[in-house]
Amino acid sequence: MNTFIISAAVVLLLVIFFLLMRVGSLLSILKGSYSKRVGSSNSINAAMFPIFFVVGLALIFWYSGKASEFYLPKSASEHGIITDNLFWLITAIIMIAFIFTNTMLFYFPYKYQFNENRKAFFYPDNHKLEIIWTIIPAIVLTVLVIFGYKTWTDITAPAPKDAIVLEITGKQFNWIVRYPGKDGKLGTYNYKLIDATNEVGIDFSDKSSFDDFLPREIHIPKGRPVQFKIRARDVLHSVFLPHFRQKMDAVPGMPTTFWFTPIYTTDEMKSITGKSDFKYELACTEVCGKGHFGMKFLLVVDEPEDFEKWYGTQEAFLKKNPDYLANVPLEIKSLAIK
Ligand SMILES: [Cu+2]
Repeated sequence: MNTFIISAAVVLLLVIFFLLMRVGSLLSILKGSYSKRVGSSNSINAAMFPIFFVVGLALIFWYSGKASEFYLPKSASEHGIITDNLFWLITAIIMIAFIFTNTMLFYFPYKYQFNENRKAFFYPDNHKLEIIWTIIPAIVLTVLVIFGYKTWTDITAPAPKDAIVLEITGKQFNWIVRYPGKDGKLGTYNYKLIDATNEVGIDFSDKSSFDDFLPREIHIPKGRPVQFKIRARDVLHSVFLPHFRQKMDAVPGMPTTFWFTPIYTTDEMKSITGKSDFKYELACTEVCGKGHFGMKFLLVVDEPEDFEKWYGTQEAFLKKNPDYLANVPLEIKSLAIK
């Protein structure tokens, strides 16, 4: 409602302003001064440029501040801090360039507004200026590219040996997460084995699969590297963990991966954000079909001892679905954990 009244007021003011200008030019016709080459609108239009710029810029800063409550809280992963630093550095450089060039853009029409006593100055080019505005951005961009490349290689470096590895499969329309059991090794998979229950095609002829489990929530311990092995069953999906500043596409037929180290538990994040119902979430950022909106998976960062407790209570897929051993060769079957 308030917004409506303010918008209506702005429109009305503009209409009044336009009518006043119109009356002004009609008056000048009556007074016979219309033959002059410059009307009163020349200086008004010129003055509007810097006014628009200053007011617009003030609104941008005001709104950015006001909307800050919707910004993501500080990064919950070590990698995210590096990404954030790079993001804010680039934002600062862009802001400086934006304010500098736009100050010129809006000030010059005011300064060089039409003046009957001034003749336009022919100024076709200036090599020195062109060299300056080519070299400075080239240096800045090179520094940013190098910094960005370093950040990228840091983030995508191979996961440490002690990382917890889990598999995330995207499908229309949900995520399926698989953990290795006590052996710490994910079993192999084969898309030909996919059916309504074995949704990710776990291959039970590999004994590492016997203790794999598929939980309804992701749990990871604070302070330990976690590696996600990502794949997709049908179309492109994208694993997005905004609070950890992580995003990686899930591509059919092309496994991808990323790893990170969480630094705040879910409970710690509750007090950081001041929201008692705070939850980390895994979302899909690839518009993958009509059920895309529903691809939300909860993620909990536990204290290491709580994680161990949770991990210990998870039941292997095979234990719930023992039938899957039926087609497995006898010598492997005999290895199955009861
Ligand atoms: Cu998706």
